[in-house]
Amino acid sequence: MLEALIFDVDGTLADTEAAHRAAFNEAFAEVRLGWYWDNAVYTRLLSVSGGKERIAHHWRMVEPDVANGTAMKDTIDRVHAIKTRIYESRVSGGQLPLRPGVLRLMREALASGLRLAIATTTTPENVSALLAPGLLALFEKVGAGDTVPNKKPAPDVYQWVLAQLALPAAACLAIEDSANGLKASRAAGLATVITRTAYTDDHDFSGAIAQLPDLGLVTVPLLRHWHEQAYDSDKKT
Ligand code: XBP
Ligand code: MG
Repeated sequence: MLEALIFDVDGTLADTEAAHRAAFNEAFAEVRLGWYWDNAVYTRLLSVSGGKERIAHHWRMVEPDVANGTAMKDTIDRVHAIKTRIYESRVSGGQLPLRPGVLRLMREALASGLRLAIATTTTPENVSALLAPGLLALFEKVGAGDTVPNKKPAPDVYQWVLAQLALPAAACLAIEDSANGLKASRAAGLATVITRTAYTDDHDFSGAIAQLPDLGLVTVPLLRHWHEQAYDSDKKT
């Protein structure tokens, strides 16, 4: 039986990646790194989950001879902290709305006795900046950023949330927006609903129980139906 919904954040609760991209570029300008990630570059870089990991990946691509020592790691940590500060200022206080259907579905889920949780790659500070305190409080557990050693597409953050909820994957549904997110949730054994974004429209979502433009038409009875279908078919395999 379905007992909990586990939401991804970036691209799922809200369409945040444009704000992330702008914050990265402002941070690069502030430290005079001379980098600028346009939409096409950033869309490709989103295949690397985690802002710090994304910066390191780009750095190795553009300056492969740069030593990967502590100097690079310290600079990345410093740049990412600046980026996070800038991102928080861009999304705090409700500046960025939730995606269509998200708040209604959250309220409907809670009213029907489902539990809510978050499993995200972004930092806990970014989650707190994006969601007003009253909204954040609706999520029983928040798995975010460096809470786990391996970011998506590794299943770690979903496994952490399941342990915190003390629920098996079969009692939950994940809601995601990206191929990395789907890989992570599926590796944790979770049936997964996908809501695409402009950044993830061309991703391979094989293995999702549904692929949607957004949650605008999704109801709790429909999620229960999809969950039952997925769980019954898993039991048969
Ligand atoms: C998406 C990510 C994050 C954001 C940037 O997270 O991969 O890295 O792009 O945020 P989600 P940080 O799992 O919510 O889709 O710079 O804080 O990593
Ligand atoms: Mg996402």
